[in-house]
Amino acid sequence: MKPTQIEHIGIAVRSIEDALKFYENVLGLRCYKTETVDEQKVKTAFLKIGEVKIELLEPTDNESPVAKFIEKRGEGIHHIAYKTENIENDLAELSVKNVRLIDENPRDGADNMKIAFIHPKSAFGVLTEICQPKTNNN
Ligand code: CMX
Repeated sequence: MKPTQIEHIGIAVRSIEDALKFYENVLGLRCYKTETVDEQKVKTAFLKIGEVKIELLEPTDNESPVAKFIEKRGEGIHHIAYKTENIENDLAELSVKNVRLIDENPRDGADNMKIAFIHPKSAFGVLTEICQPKTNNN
């Protein structure tokens, strides 16, 4: 694998509306997009600092992985996402290295990305995402 940068940091919050009061009014960042990912049962809000995004994640359903995370561990850092240039190759390489994958194949994520998650038990306690921007062709 050759990740090129940290693409975003995912932060689990109970309410995006409340969290944005901190991120925008206190930290001075700007939310440029909100998007609901039905498959993941989350609403997301994106802010950018330099090349790195902050992704706020609010559960839309009690069965959402983010709802379970907040229930168990409280609000806070949920995952770190690494940008990569060939997610299919990376997943094949991770499988060969016996890394525990949550997603064997890339799927659609928020903000026009193909994404896949590595299980936190295989990544020293950090839910780890790899992601690749979609082109117009895929
Ligand atoms: N970071 C670190 N550890 C985590 C974690 C997280 N985000 N989520 C769960 N864990 C830990 C739990 O604390 C638990 O550890 P212990 O066994 O030591 O108690 C272990 O992983 C298993 O957790 P669980 O509560 O039993 O939950 P599940 O196994 O049902 O699910 C996970 C955990 C990571 C597989 C699941 O949350 C998942 O598939 N996540 C990927 C999808 C996702 O998070 N989507 C939301 C964001 C989508 C987006 O950005 O678009």
